[in-house]
Amino acid sequence: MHRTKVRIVEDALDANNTIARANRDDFDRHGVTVVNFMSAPGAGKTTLLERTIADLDGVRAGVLEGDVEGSMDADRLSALHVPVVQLNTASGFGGECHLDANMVRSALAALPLEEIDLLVIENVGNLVCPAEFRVGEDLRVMVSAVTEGEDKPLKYPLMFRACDLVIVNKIDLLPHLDISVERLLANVEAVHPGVPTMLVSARTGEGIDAWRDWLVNATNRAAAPA
Ligand SMILES: Nc1nc2c(ncn2[C@@H]2O[C@H](COP(=O)(O)OP(=O)(O)OP(=O)(O)O)[C@@H](O)[C@H]2O)c(=O)[nH]1
Ligand SMILES: [Mg+2]
Repeated sequence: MHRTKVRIVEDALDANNTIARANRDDFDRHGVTVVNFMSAPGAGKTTLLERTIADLDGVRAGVLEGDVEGSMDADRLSALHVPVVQLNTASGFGGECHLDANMVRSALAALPLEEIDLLVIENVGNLVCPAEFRVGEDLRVMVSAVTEGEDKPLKYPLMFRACDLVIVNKIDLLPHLDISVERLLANVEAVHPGVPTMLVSARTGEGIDAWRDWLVNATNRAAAPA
């Protein structure tokens, strides 16, 4: 019984990876770098995009917004006049707590891939499931807000391990918290040795230039001839 369950999960992940590869082929054909942007609900993903996405040093960016319901985040980003497509998992996808490759594939026709160099996929806010489903991305970034506590890397290691960059956000709130950033960073290092980290505040703008540079460099590196 237990073995059957494991088998089904493995089959589902295999199927997801096959569709993720097809997405990746489409992104590659259009020369689009894709970042899968993940975090717990409310860590600051949309705010970090609001701060950067319309001002990327010539890199033309678009956003695929994943939410269970609603278009609040997509509306916020549309105000910046970048192409934004909303994907609701409650509409035909069972209200899933993550995006998968098939959902992203269903949105491809609505995305102006020929007009952008970078696509940021803001995943559904969740610290567990999004890390298990590749969607055809080149890179994965997660945000960990200091308000979540310093133990999260130890409790949700898969998410921290799956990422190419960990952004520690809301550092403006540190004076009001008893969290130790040093311990948080040590816990990140313990579960994912060597992963780059960035300390930022989407509220004050501290560290935002480094985040913007990371997005620009990631796009340009992917576009450079091998
Ligand atoms: N103090 C402070 N608040 C922040 C910062 N970044 C985001 N916030 C606030 O945190 C709340 C959630 O931010 P969002 O950007 O919507 O977070 P999100 O990760 O996109 O949320 P979901 O898409 O719902 O998962 C908002 O009220 C933001 O204004 C920050 O650096 N400092
Ligand atoms: Mg958001």
